[in-house]
Amino acid sequence: MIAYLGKGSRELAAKEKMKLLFEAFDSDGGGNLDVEELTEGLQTFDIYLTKQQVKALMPDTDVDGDGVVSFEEFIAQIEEVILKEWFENEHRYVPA
Ligand SMILES: [Ca+2]
Ligand SMILES: [Ca+2]
Repeated sequence: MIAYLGKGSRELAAKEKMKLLFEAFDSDGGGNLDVEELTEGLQTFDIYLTKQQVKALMPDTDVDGDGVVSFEEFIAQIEEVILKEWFENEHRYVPA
């Protein structure tokens, strides 16, 4: 996945998309995602977790432990759980 993202202009496009995605999650525009925003954001990907379940995942995602997910933390986690499938789908429909 890292190697995939590292390919030239595609890397830029990917970062740009992740930024947009992050901003879509960040409904209060504060630059961090709290449990509530994550829970609602994941639902747009048809991933239905309860707040308790999201909270249980936070230690994995919230690397610096401040209780919210920064853009960097978001990128690291989203690569694993969502983005892979997202890009695979995109590739299927829009061949490079
Ligand atoms: Ca927020
Ligand atoms: Ca954090």
